[in-house]
Amino acid sequence: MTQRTLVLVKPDGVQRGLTGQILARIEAKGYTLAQLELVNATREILEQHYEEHQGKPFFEPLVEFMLSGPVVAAVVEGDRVIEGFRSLAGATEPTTAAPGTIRGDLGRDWGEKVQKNLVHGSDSPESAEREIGIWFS
Ligand code: D4T
Repeated sequence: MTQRTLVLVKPDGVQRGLTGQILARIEAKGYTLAQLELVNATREILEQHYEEHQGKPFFEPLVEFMLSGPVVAAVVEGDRVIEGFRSLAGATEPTTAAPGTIRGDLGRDWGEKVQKNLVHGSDSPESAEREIGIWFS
């Protein structure tokens, strides 16, 4: 069954003018953009989206970072797209993310309390449906 996932181009990606490159990689891989929107996130959206990270030391810097500029939210479709997009995105830390991945090729550490790692992708079908409901309600 065709899957869908929530992809976010985070504020660092939008501010650095990398949205086009990131979306192009998703399309070049063969996935479909089903919904696409430039969004100014609110604290309420982010507290829901990152609820599993509440209380962690990077939570507040993460929320502040995600509020620092617009985000591109996309629903992306394709067979095994959840796994496929996470593979395309690379590891959480851009410093060690493999070359060839979005984070590995386009990201780096900026010495801040939060990893600015360009993109988000849902990590399971349940997370995808929950997150799509938050960003596209
Ligand atoms: P997202 O959720 O943004 O796709 O990223 P990951 O799945 O790769 O990472 P995550 O949910 O564990 O973390 C969410 C978000 O928090 C930042 N972060 C994470 C951070 O700044 N420091 C940390 O130690 C961790 C674990 C980066 C991504």
